[in-house]
Amino acid sequence: MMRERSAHNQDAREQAAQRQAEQSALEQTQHAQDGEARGSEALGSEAQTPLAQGRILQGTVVSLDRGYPLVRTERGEQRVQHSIDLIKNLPLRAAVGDRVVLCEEPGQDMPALTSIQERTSILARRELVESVHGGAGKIREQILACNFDFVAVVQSLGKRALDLEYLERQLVMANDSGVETLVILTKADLGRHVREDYAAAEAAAPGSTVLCTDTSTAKSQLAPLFAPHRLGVLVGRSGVGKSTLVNLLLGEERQATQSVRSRDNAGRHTTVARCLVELPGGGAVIDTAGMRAIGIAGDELGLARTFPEISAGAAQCRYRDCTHTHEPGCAVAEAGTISERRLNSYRALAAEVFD
Ligand SMILES: Nc1nc2c(ncn2[C@@H]2O[C@H](COP(=O)(O)OP(=O)(O)OP(=O)(O)O)[C@@H](O)[C@H]2O)c(=O)[nH]1
Ligand SMILES: [Mg+2]
Ligand SMILES: [Zn+2]
Repeated sequence: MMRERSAHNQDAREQAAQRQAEQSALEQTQHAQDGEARGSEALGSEAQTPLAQGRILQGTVVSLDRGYPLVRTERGEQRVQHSIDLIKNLPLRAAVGDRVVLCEEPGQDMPALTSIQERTSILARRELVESVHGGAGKIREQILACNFDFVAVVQSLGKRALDLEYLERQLVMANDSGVETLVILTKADLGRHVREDYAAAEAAAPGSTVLCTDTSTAKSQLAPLFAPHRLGVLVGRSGVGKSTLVNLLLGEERQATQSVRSRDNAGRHTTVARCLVELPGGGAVIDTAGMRAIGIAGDELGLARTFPEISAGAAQCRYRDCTHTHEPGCAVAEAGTISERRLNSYRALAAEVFD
């Protein structure tokens, strides 16, 4: 078991290194693009640039269809393929939210995606890819979305109390992206202990705004978040009401939502692919498929932002790499002010991040 775990960690480290390599490759592509842009400016004859001839287009990836990005450009949405050069030179594939450059070559049935702009934010999770030969699977990092301004973690209210540990797990993932995060509690109309749940969510999400909605209030509460050019991502378990929120913001039933009859059919995902949806107010939202399990990727940032009271106390611990479990001189454990539930939740998540 231990060996298996460290093999996974090795994989995860390789993935992290790869991500870094991708990012610097992205920066290089970006610089090359900047150079090109300056070059054409210097030429000063816009009519001669490929852009004006319609061979080069810029756009945003709105979804992925079996590896083919669907890109929104000024000409509408187009299915494109990664250019051979991009695939050859970089271990990089477009993700939803990516800003990309397309090139139309005569004789090609689809435009080629030739470069991806440097990402301003990334939402990623780790997933275990089962080995086809049996035995230990591989850990892979999956990029769910990029270039967003905030992430909303959605959980629904109901008969049962909130799953705070799952909320914190999702917040670690969301906070790791570095952007603003919020918690949306949906189905307030079905909640049996809305007040308590709200207070518990606030305590579990010290750095985030917590909103409590139902279908009658969601639009007016959420629309102000999606100001022009602001992009938000909705994440959360299947059935919590993410696509319902998107439809309310849109003012039309564009996203498929779980039908009343299939509501008892636990584990059925209504949304199957992530997609970016433009909203009437000028902002946009990325609707994602419910995730059964999320392995948290990334580094300490997500943990530190999700558990600020623990990271603040950690500075006083005797050992710099204190795990706050059994070490002597642990200021976090000795302080006695941090809730046992939070500390246990932190320990479980930290074991995954640091292992
Ligand atoms: N009572 C009540 N039901 C709601 C509310 N919001 C959503 N629902 C219902 O919850 C069910 C699930 O909603 P979806 O929007 O499909 O959930 P989802 O999060 O997009 O689910 P996946 O796409 O599977 O990840 C639907 O039947 C909605 O009608 C609400 O505020 N109150
Ligand atoms: Mg959905
Ligand atoms: Zn400690």
